Amino acid sequence: DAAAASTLIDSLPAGFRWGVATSAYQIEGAVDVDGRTPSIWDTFCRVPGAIDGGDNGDVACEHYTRMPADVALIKDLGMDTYRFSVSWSRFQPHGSGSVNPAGVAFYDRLVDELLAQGIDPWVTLYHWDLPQELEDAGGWPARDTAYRFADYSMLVFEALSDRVDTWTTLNEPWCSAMLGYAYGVHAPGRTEYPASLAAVHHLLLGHGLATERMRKAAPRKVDIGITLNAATAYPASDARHDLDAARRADGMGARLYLDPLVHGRYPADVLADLASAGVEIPVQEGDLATISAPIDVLGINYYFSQKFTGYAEDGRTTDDEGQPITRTLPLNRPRTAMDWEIVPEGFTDLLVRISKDYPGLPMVVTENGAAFDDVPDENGYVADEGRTAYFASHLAAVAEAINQGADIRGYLAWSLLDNFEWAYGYDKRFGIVRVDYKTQTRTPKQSALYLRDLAQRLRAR
Ligand code: PNW
Repeated sequence: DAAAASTLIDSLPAGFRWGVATSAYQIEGAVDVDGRTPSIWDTFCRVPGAIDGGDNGDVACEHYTRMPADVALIKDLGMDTYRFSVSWSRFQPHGSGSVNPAGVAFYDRLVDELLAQGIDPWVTLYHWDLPQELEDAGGWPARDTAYRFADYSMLVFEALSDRVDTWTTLNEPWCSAMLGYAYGVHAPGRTEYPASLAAVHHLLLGHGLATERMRKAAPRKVDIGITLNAATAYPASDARHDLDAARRADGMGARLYLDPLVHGRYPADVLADLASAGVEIPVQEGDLATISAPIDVLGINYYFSQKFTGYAEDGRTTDDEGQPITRTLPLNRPRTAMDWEIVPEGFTDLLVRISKDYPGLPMVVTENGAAFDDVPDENGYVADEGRTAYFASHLAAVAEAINQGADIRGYLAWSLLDNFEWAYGYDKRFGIVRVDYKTQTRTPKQSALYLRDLAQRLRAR
């Protein structure tokens, strides 16, 4: 209601950013036109059984051709910031060497269109779509990929930094490394545990190399950062093995990234856990200084939190390989269509914790949102009460974190459009705008109108 909305808006700091996010492979389509080459996601989508419904990003939201109308939509929704990603395969089709002029031209037009509408463009350089050629050469477990990423980043920076102020190197390196190389549920679908830790390191190294080079080349003050997905890992009890399970989950999910980025060292407890599993991170001299190159903004993507126990159902604390049990238990909360529990206070706890353990680092929520089973009326309108309530409770959680001292500079909803939800295909809808995939008609949902109302209040104060 109006009272809650104005209380929320009043608690946000001056200059608070308000916007929406997307990523290239999830919306663009046009995968084989104008010189784009396949990325690991084009390949992975062809693996039988990899994606629900056999879906792929070939057409997606046809954003590549509908871009001007989509930008007008962002404007209509009152957003001041739009976070999008650049398709590496479109921009630099071979993953090294020269750029693709048609690819550069697309992102040129997108940035110009956004600026013409008064929307601040926020570029993510890598949202999971590695050129297939680089995967064939070893992918992220290969050190060379970090250097290819820095070269590519510089090409994008040279093309767009005259107009783009805010840059994110990587989106959620945990997902790239773990879902892609350890669990095999994301592209490239590999299940190689030691290689996945090499991928973590080379992703972070690529981030650091790109950050250093962009900083040096910056024509004026720009903000450079990285976006991590994170959560609060609650222990199921104060029992030793429950506390240790939560520590391990937080170590592998958050501190493995935050500590090298901010403090220039991997967390000792996580290194010890990895060593006892026979895994080593391939760190070379100087890498950690590069990885900890100063950043201006930390992007946080938040969806859910979990509770952890170190006990198996039969009470054992180690598995057959002698490795400690790390098992999630339900928090007994309502769930989204992803089966993710809705835990807004986990968001507050996360943001406050990061601001205490990594002080001096401004944060922006670069993604937050939820999938629900939308039911459109005959006009395509979705009264998405559940998603609207999710945004309201999570925005209140952000306001509470600010109230507790966290330095949070903005909030970007995931996502502008229903889109290709990776391994779940088009079945899972995160959009604040409905996409009818038969006609490509866009219809703002109730949640979009809610966020637009808040945008107007924010601008009016
Ligand atoms: C993020 N997890 O992915 C991505 O940045 C988006 O591209 C994606 O559409 C969105 O969240 C919704 O899934 C995640 O397993 C994927 O914890 C998986 C997890 C978290 C984030």
